[in-house]
Amino acid sequence: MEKKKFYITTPIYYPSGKWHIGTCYTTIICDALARYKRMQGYDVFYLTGTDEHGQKIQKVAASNGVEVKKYIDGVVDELKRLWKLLDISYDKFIRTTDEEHEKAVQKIFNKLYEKGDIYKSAYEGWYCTPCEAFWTKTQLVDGKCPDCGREVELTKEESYFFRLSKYQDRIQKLIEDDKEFLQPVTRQNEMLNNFIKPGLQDLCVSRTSFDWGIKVPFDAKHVIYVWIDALTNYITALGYTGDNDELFKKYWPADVHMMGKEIIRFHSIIWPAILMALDLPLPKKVYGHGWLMFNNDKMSKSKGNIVDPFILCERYGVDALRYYMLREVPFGQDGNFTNEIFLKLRNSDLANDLGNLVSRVTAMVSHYFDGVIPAPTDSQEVDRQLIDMAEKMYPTVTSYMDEMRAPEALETVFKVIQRANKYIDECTPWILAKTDEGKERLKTVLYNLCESIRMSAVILQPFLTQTPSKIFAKLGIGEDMGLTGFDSLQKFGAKIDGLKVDKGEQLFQRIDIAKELKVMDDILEEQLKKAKQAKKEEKKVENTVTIEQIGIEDFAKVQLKVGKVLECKKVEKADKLLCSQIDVGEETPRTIVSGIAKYYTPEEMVGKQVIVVTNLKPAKLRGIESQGMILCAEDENGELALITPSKSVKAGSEVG
Ligand code: ME8
Repeated sequence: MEKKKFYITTPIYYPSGKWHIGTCYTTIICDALARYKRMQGYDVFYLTGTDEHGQKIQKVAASNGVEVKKYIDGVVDELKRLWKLLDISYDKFIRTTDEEHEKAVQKIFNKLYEKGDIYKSAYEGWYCTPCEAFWTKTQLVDGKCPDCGREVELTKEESYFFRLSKYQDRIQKLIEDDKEFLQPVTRQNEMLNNFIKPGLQDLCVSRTSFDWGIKVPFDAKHVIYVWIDALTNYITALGYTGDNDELFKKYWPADVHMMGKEIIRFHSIIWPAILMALDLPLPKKVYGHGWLMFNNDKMSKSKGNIVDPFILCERYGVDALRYYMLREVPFGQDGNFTNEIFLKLRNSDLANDLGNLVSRVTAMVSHYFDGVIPAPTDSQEVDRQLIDMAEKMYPTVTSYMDEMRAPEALETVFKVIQRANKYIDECTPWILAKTDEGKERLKTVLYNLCESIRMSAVILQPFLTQTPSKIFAKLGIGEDMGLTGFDSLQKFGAKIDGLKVDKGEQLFQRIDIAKELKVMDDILEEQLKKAKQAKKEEKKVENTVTIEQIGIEDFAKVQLKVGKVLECKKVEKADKLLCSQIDVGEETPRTIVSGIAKYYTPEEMVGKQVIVVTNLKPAKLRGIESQGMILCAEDENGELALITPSKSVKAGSEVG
């Protein structure tokens, strides 16, 4: 019988080189799902890769003085090393600089152009180079990029556009009717209300302002810009439009596109529209997971708070990291990482619950039965409870994994492990061992324990990639015995009696948490120092490369006045924004919206004197008209401070 297929993808990664454990989240989740499905007998294709074009990467390579492809090659090697370290079992790693991909993207572009779904026009917008994003004026916050807060440039270019608006009704119907398509369900209303219902705009899909990209086949001064290049990787990787499209025929449509929540919009709106334009079937599921935060803050190299997966794996083992990711982050929601919880979880679940269980049981088999697993001799009520739990484990875990709920799946396995530990305390093997009759009963107890451990280890294989095989070795189970696959979980009672155990080393050494926390703090401090230094270097390059000098007449155009904050409140549904009423010496105070909510509370703002740009064109932010801009200073760590007069002056005083 032909195997059922399962095609799963991660997004393609930017070759930023700033890998942190948050970056690893998508690949680890997909890896666990891919491994689970493989063990269930599916024919799995797991795709990951890198998204290598665009102005940002071109600039980074230039500032490093390296030819861009060479620069990216180095970063991609490092990323592949990381995936290897984390045991990511991908079937293909696509690079958007692969020749087959580039050719296929050109063919796709041609197809869409010929169909009339791509047309030429002109684009004007505010461009943020670091984010590679265009913004409309009203989207800017204090005249800066709403995502990263950096300077934007007004850019007008001749561009090609994809007729996204044409697919508005079909996309809306897709999200409304196919409840399985976009997950978790909370994302459906978000997309419908924030993006689809307000009206889909045609999408700019080419650029002339830089050349690091795939050329528009019939207009070589344009490069194909980001989404048509990036999103199509999911089909070009399978050979779509290529000489050999066997994989495409076999695996498309994808079963799951997995990604972080910030790029769901592109995958649930733009991607299906491109596929509709190409007359191709749509992916079955687009899943947007939450972010992994560090100490409840977004991880960022410039903040120096990134947790280095290489260091974590080296010090504490790959399985400890995989376990944390899969167990601790509620799927679909944001999760938090702290060194302390990581170390505690490793000690409590992996070293204590699992590690101790295995070492206690193998030690007892060695001690009481010369290392040979005994056959059971009887069956009692207390055995039944453990056996029931062990037998229900696989169907329960499967139903969780069908919903991509790895934390609950792992919790189910660890409940069995904890129950087995309790079973030892209830059965008191050390007392049983004292009499002949007790020793007969002890055979059952130790058999049940070994079998519970085996069944748990079988299910743990997709999640932890190293520990299960160590457990099998300790129980004397070889790969060829038919005791490590999911089909061996139908019933409790596999033929493991007679196998010779090998106690060996502890699976996980317990960690002195206080000592390790200190080590990790030192590592973070070192990273922060490096991040500061790197930011300084970056600023130096920026200053020399992009900041042009202006004359006094340019400066004179800016009207700056002292203002006094009379009232201030948070802007609803905008984490970064505060809305202030500011007296700048005019008849009525001005309403000014600023992206400073992370640094100042409304209460702190009231009464403060600030410097206001008063002749800035009003701009609408979240529906509020902002009539000016407050001046702030930002250091290289992203810390922000208001500029205030050194002593109190009258509101409305000119600054200059
Ligand atoms: O977005 N927590 O690439 P990318 C959880 N090239 N997930 C995180 C994370 C965190 N702290 N930080 C990053 C891109 N990720 C585009 C995709 S697809 C056609 C183009 C996740 O390198 C992020 O959400 O910025 C995404 O799923 C993946 O890492 C790659 O992000």
